[in-house]
Amino acid sequence: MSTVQIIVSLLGICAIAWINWYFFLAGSPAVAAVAAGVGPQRARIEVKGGYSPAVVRVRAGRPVRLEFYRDETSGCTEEVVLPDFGIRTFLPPHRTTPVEFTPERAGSYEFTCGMGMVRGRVIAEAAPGGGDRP
Ligand SMILES: [Cu+2]
Repeated sequence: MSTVQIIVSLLGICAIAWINWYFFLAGSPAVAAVAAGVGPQRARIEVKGGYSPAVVRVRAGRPVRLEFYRDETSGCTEEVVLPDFGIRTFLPPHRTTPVEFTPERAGSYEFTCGMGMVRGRVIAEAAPGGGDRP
């Protein structure tokens, strides 16, 4: 297969995975709030045609640990990319792969599959009573 053919088939696999996820899984809880405690803020994300939860809320300025459990072998989701943190990680199937980073500022940080089609987000919120607040 040529490179173009490979890319087109990967996009197809991504599209199919995304459609399945959108219609069959999107009803499950989409947003997870991470409890503030000591140590990194941890969230487990199931990877199966999409990310569940697809939105994770955290506190800015503290380390975040996303534990991706990839429950499929579809090529679509074999990589997870967090462009804002320069992270691109391979997710072996049926395993948990931790990804750690610290969102220094409040904001919305995207994570996607290697092709950028399946998407999720980390929403970092400013800590209450922190720094610049009255
Ligand atoms: Cu994909």
